[in-house]
Parts: sequence; C-alpha cells; structure tokens
Amino acid sequence: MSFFVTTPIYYVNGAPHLGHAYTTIAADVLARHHRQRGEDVFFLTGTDEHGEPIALAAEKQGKSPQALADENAERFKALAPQLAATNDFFIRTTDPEHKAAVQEILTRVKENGFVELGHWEGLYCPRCADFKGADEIEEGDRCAIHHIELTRESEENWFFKLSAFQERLEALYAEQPEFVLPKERRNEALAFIESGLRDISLSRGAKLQWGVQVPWDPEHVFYVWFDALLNYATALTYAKPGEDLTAEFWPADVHIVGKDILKFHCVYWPALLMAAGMEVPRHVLVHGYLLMNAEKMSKSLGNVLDPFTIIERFGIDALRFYLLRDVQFGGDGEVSAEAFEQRYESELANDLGNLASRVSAMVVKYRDGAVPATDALDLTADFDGLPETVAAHLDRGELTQGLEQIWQRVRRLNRYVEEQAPWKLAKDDALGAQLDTALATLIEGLRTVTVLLAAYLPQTSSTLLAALGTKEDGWEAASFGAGPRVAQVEKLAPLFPKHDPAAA
Ligand code: ME8
Repeated sequence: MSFFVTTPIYYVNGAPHLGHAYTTIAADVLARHHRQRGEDVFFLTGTDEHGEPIALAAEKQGKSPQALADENAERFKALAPQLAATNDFFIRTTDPEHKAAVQEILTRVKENGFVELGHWEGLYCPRCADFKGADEIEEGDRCAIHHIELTRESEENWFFKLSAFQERLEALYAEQPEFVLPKERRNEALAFIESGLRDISLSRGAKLQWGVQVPWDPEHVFYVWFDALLNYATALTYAKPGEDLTAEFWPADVHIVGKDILKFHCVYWPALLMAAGMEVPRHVLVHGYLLMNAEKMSKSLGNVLDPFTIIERFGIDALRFYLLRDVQFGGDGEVSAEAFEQRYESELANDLGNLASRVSAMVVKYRDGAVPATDALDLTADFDGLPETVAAHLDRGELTQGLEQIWQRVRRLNRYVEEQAPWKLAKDDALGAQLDTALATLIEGLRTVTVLLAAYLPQTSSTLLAALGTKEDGWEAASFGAGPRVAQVEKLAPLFPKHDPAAA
C-alpha cells in the first residue's frame, strides 16, 4: 500500500512563518501515521518560486528573483527538520527537471485541445497571483485576502478551457463525495463550480518574465499557478535519481492546503489533470486560518508569530500539539502565546508528563521497576477499538478529533490513578494482587497512548518508548493488552519541564 501526501509549495517572497509550519506539521502527522500502518509513504513539500509574488518582492529588495528564491528556499528547507517533519523530498519550482516536465505536460494539454488564445480584462491581485471574481473583491476594488488595491489588467493570453470541465467536475464531486474534506469546504468548492466556470489565463505576457517559458510561444511564461500545481506530479519523476515514482504514488492520496488556495486545488487542479489525461487526487484536505487578533497571519500582512522561537523555548512537540489541539483542524482558530502556555502547562506537563513520571516512579518504588506480568488488566473497555477510531479520524482528515480521542485516554489513566490510589494499596500486603493489576494497567495504558501519539508527538513518544524498553511503534502495537508488554521501567526525567518565563 502506498500513501502520497503533500503540503502546498510555499512562496519564497518572505521567510517561513507559523502558518506554513502548521500545514507542514499536519502533513507530517499523516505521513508518520501511515508509516505506522506499514504503508510506503511519500511526503512532499517545497517552494513556489515563480510569478509576480516573487518578482515584485525581489524588485522591492533590489535583488534578482533567483537570488531571493535561493535565499528563502534555504529557510523553508531548514524549517522542515526543525518541525520534525519527515518529508521525502523538497521540490523547488526553479528545478530544471520541474520546468521541463511542466512544459511537457502543458504541451499535452494544448494538444488535447484545451488551450486557446483569448483576451482577458479584469481585476488581478499580484500577491495572490489571482484573477478575482466579483465575490473575491472588497470595497474599493481591494483583495479580500491581502486588502491591497487590485490592478486592472487587460491582456492577450493563452487560456486554459476550464469551462469545458464543468460537467466532469460536477460528476467528480458526485462520485467522490470525499474528494474535498471537510464537508463544508467541499460544499464551498462545489458552489464555486456550480456558479459556472470561466476559462482562465494559462500564461502571462511580456510584463512578466519570471516563470516557465511557454514552449510554443517563447514571449510568454506560464501563469504561476499552473507551474505550481504541477509540482505534485513533476516531483515524482525526479525525486529519486534514476527512478520514476509516478506509477507507485500517483494519484496523490492527500493534498493538504489552506482555505486561501481552495479554488486552485479543488477546481483548477482536477480540471488540469483531466485535460492532461491524468488521474485526479483522492483527497484535498482544506484547513482554516491561524488567526492572531482575528487577522490571518501572512508574510504580506506582517503580523507573524515566529515558530523558531517557540521551538527553541518549548520544543517541537509542544508546538505540534498546540496547533493541532487548540485549533479544530479544518476551521479557523485564534492562536496566542497565552493559550499556548496554558496548553503546555495543563495538558503536556500535567496530563501526560505527570502521568508518565508518576506511573514509572510507582513501579520503581513498589516493585523495584519490574512491571507486574499479570494478564488481569483493568480499563480494557475504555481502550477497546481505540486504534481503529483514531485511524478513522485521520482518514477523514480529522486531526484534532484523532488527538482528542487519545487525550481522553490520557485523562482516563490519570483518573484511574486517583481511583486506585496505589500508595494506599501498597500499605496492605493483602492488596498486592490489586496493586499488580493497577500498575500493569497503568503501564500498558501509558505504552498504548505513547504508540498512538507517535505521529503527533514524535520526540516525546520515542523518549517514552525508550524508557518503557520497547521499540515497537507500529500500529499493531497500539492495541491495549495485545501489543508487546513492558517488563522493566526506570524513573523518568520530566518530559515537559516547567518553563521559566524569566529565562526567556
Ligand atoms: O499560496 N493559517 O503559498 P503561500 C493557516 N505558493 N495556514 C496558513 C496561514 C495561516 N495564517 N498562512 C499560510 C501559496 N498558511 C502558493 C501555493 S501550491 C501549489 C502553491 C499556509 O506561501 C496554508 O497552507 O502563500 C496556505 O494555503 C499556504 O500556507 C499558503 O502559502
């Protein structure tokens, strides 16, 4: 079984920020989860380096677009490992292999009869690199995303005959109801399609040179979105030297994107693939915006929260946890330093950190670290079917609900500690068997949640598994009472040390 997951490729007109980190973390959770399920995973991320967004930013900074792209692509590349993201490849749209493949695919689209010369006039946002429809425009002819004044453009262009795909797209949405997830985003995309599709620009004229040349009209470059979307397919042809991974990984299983680029991924992209005679992806998973003071964070708005600082102070797992827990994946959500510290303290340090240290300390104290080898475990009903439930949530792109399911068990284990009060059981030899059951149950519960959390909290999970003396972190090891049993534990150092704000 193979699994191909992607993030958007990020514009190199600025440095990475928390919004980019968010999507990459979400994609990494799915990549890690599917590896746990024993699948052959390909996880792709990278940078989008052509078009006005980059040309304009470079001009402002007095640099060549290539110099700006090189500089910022390095920063995006460096971000992935800092997020503990396990991408298999990092694509740059300035890669010569990508450019050649774009030319080849779009020539095929033309040969298939879906490209024609046309005239376009209307409002355009150079930051979005997008031609705006009436409902995407704010008062005063401004971009609803960037709030900048739109430019009025009029050009002779090559056009992609998007309108020819109206019916096929409607059929796709009917036949694959989960093509776009979650449902609200699917309805949004479908409404856009049903409102009637117009043909769209495939190229930009002489005004813009920074792009992939149109092979049949060298004065033109392709409109950046066509070059960008195709990355998902071109990457497979050269990611692994000497090998084409297309047969193994195409179509993509999940493209994860923010709602700002829904139209491109849920409407233009499947149409383009159909025009090229290629299979469409299985799912587009659309998430909302991280908001700070109710405004979408973006490079162009300048209100960014730096993920690097958070990672340095609290560790990457804390950031991954916070973003997927505090913001319901799919919807918009406010983020703040206060909410972050609150989650860190009450859930990571208290719920999970304390559980792990209390449980290991009790086994050390009452049984010299030897975990009782009893088969009489409590809480089996509480854990019954949990791996299946978590996997089902993740298959529907419900990353927050998957994490919530696991966290309910973390809390259940904490309640169980209080209910059993092992410190009382330890005082009475006659209660030895009950103490054995309590300790064995707690260790097995801790082991199980640790395996289940591996995709979300990879570093914590691997520290905990090592402390529990087991390497088995596959999905089959996630079943309570059925996986490998822990024999021996040692006292654990705090997983989430109290943070001293004065030291920051
Ligand atoms: O759109 N909240 O690149 P981009 C949540 N190059 N996610 C956010 C976010 C926020 N405040 N800000 C950014 C582009 N993102 C194109 C994509 S794909 C073929 C081409 C994330 O650098 C989110 O995933 O503007 C969003 O869709 C993406 O970054 C936009 O990144």
